[in-house]
Amino acid sequence: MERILITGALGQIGTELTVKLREIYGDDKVLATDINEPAEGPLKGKPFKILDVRRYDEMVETADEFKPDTIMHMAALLSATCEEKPLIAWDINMGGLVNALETARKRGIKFFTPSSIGAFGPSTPKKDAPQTTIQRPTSMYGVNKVAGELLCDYYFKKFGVDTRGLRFPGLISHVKEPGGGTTDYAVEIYFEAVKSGKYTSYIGEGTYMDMMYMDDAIDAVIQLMEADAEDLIDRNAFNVSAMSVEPGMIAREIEKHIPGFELDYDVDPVRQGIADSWPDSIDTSEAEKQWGFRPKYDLEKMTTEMINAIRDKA
Ligand code: AKB
Repeated sequence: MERILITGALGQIGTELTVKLREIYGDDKVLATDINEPAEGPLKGKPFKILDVRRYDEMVETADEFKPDTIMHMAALLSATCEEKPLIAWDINMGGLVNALETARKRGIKFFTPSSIGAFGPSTPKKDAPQTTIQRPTSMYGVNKVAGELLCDYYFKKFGVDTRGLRFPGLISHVKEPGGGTTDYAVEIYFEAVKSGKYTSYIGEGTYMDMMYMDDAIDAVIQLMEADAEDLIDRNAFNVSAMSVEPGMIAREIEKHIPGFELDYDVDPVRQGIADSWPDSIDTSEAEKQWGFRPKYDLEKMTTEMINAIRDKA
């Protein structure tokens, strides 16, 4: 990768991905784009362009001006928002993706976009969901993600676009809070723990979902994009995860840093329904074998990092 165009750069992943790519490749080699300008934060004052991914002509124009060799298409609505606004979700998630893929095809650009554990559904094996398995999701987000995985494979097989993707679990970060996801509780719990010593979870006790620390997620994107194409049997998209956890497990880890931390529950039926339709855990062995995926953070190490970083900001 030498010149990278990022869509959805102000989102939870996009923000940290842009910062890390700029550290490696240089500020002017990474163009951040989003639908709004950065009002604050690490992307303010650096190369940036407003781009609505639903506007194909503007996307091609941006690619023609910047001449990227890689597009990282991060712009998307997350699972809970997709359930609230299914048609807008289709428009942004699928319309934006096909525009980005067409731009990559027309200009010969390498392509990354994230998929999600949301691409699985109730008929997927609940434990250690394999790389290749049943994918019949019941949420709009899941429908978008499965269709997106297939579309990226189609662009690779039919047009030779070098498309690659990861099925992300919930991503935990202290830099930018997520919005509209089902796994967001696992970020909020840390911020609330430091602020008030208690948290009310909208996800019920004993509901397991996969999670990963953002640093590991960003490293995985870069590692996959730099992997030798000949080593990749799968492309869109690889299972990646670092832990399978439920709210009580995170609370017990937090308590080691914040004695007396209190967790209670007020379950949101929409987000709980989405969580129940996803696997409890996924199998990451193909990512390990094909391009060396190896996360560094387990729950204990991630919790220490999160609490220390949030305390430093307070
Ligand atoms: C969400 O909860 O919607 C996302 C995801 C797992 O894709 N964090």
